Amino acid sequence: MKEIFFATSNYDKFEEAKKILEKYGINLLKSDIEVIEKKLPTEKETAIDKALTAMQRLQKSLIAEDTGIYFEAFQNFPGVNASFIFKTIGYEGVLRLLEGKNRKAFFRTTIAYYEPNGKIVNFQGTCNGEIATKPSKEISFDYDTIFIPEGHKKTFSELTKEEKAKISHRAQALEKFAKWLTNKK
Ligand code: ITT
Repeated sequence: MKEIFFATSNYDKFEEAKKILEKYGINLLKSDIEVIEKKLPTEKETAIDKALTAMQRLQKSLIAEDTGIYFEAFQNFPGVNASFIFKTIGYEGVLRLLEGKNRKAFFRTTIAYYEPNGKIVNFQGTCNGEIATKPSKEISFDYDTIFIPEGHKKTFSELTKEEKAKISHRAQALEKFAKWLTNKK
């Protein structure tokens, strides 16, 4: 089984990614290297920067990822600052912000892959949906408690992990990466 490190501080991301990549015979290992995130304008630039920084210290095949969430009611918000906004106002604050506003939203993920002496490559995934008017009873990974993916009536928190893994931004980016890696060999 091919071993690849995931340079992330986020355990929810790691668990989701590990399950998805297992199907492709990839054993994902969590790297404990702390990568300080730079303020860059897009997920793509941020994910690439995280991978480059992690490689300098780890020197092993690795992925890094960055995810943004975008509310149609605002311009580029929270965008790449998804983590900061959630930590500061939580889903209660997000629900207050969106009261009476357009509730459409989407997640966007970039996965950057880098192997020693290789070229850095990246893959994108998006998931459209809307922000619920109240939090779901099931509370899980950050925005999942209030994000209803398109074509569904429940939030990501209320869907099973398998259901989320079929449609999520992260799953789409990881599937593209895994297929690319499989064909490369
Ligand atoms: P690393 O940079 O260490 O990987 P992070 O949590 O800081 O971890 P990001 O900068 O990419 O990651 O922040 C994205 C934030 O978006 C994350 O902290 C969550 O609040 C949110 N997020 C990302 N993916 C999500 C998902 O699938 N469901 C719910 N919220 C998600």
